[in-house]
Amino acid sequence: MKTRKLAPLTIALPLGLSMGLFAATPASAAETWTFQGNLGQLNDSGTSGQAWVEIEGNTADITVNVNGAVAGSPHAQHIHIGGQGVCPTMDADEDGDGILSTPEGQDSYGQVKVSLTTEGDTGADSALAVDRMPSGDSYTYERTVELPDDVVQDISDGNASVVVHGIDANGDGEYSGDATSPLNEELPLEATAPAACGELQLSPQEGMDTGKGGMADQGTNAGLVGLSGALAATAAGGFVLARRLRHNS
Ligand SMILES: [Cu+2]
Repeated sequence: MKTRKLAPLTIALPLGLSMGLFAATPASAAETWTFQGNLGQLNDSGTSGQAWVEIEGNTADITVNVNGAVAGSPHAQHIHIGGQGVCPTMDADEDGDGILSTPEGQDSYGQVKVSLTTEGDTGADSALAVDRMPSGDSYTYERTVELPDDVVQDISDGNASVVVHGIDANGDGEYSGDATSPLNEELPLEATAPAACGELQLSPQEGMDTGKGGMADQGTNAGLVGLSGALAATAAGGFVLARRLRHNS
């Protein structure tokens, strides 16, 4: 039997990839880079979903699939940037009231940089524009928006998370309760508390269904666990597999 020696390069490349040495910079060439996040529940909301952000230059095609959200109520949703670039755990409930508020999560996911509204402005000023946010227990949000350079860079650097807000902690089917939102005292705390969060990460294009119709990966982390392996395995091919032209068929 023959044993094959691995060339050092074959080992170095996957290592470099997994250590993030090959940073993605979609801002330059007219290529599309897809970032994906699996939205996991916060505040025991039962809300989950997936988000895709396809960036070409400064243009982003954004898709957010949400399930298990509070029915009949609007859901503020944003791209948060900064903090530690991660989704919080319930340990971040600093005041110990049992509900992780949006500010309590900011050390983890940072501030609102893009408001995922259905129409009009998408800046931070529209963070609580609930009349322009999607609503319902299950929805698919799709919109093409222009992102500022710094936001494109932060998403590329892995500092961005998609956060969906609005919970029903007391189980009465609506946003209610005596506790008021730290963001707007005219709103109940339930209306603005985060329901689900997903960290955006560069997605490989081969072998992953980003067709938005496929829900096979929903609610699992299998896709992301497979991602690092797939990246390492394809390292010798560089980022060819992580790039694709939009809508290539
Ligand atoms: Cu938010």
